[in-house]
Amino acid sequence: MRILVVNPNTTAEMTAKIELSARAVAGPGTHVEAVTSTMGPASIESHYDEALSVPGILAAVRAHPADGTVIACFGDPGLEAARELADGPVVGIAEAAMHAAALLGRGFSVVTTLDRTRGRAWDLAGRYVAAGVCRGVHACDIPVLELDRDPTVTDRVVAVARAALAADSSDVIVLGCAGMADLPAVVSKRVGVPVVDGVAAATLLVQSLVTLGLSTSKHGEFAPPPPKRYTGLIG
Ligand code: 5HY
Repeated sequence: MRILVVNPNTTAEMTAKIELSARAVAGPGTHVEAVTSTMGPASIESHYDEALSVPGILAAVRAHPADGTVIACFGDPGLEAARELADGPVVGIAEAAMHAAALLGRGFSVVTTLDRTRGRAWDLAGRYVAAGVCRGVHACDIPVLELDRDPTVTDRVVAVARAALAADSSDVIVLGCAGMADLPAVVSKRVGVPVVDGVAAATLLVQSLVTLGLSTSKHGEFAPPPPKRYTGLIG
């Protein structure tokens, strides 16, 4: 099977990290194609960034037919629109991480990048898991593109995760950015609880759905969009 992993921002270094995480868990018969969006923001840290990332995601889904698709940004931008376009299942990394975390303990805390992205994480938690399962969303105040450059990142994420577990009485950590895909093992070792990376979780979830022969229902709202004239960016 072929799994498309879309990095909705335009930073190729981040796609390389995302690709490593996806390939590390993909089965022997699974080919992972990781692509960087060709249009939009260098990183996604606001509603504006998220809105402008969607045309690039949809262009990637159109340009790279696959058996299944992963949207590798913690805001799960363009998820529903991509489900209308793609033939196979489409899973967002926040969606996958939160569902996986809900299976692993009484309640999870999300550790994300900037404080301003916490609202979006709460919105998604409200959609994906039962009330009370997401116990808190905490920011490290590290810009997305600094995750690769700042040598204190691991210590900061560990410190925020520890504080979150205590403040939220939670027992699982969800990493709130695709740029943290290389951190679950080291953070889990240091804080002593399961730590979920959404890129790996989403890749395995898509692989499982494709293996089961399951895909997005085209019976109702996720049927292909009605044909019409589009002006500008993408049709
Ligand atoms: C992400 N931004 O996963 C989100 C994380 C965030 O460019 N890739 C990004 O901070 O919302």
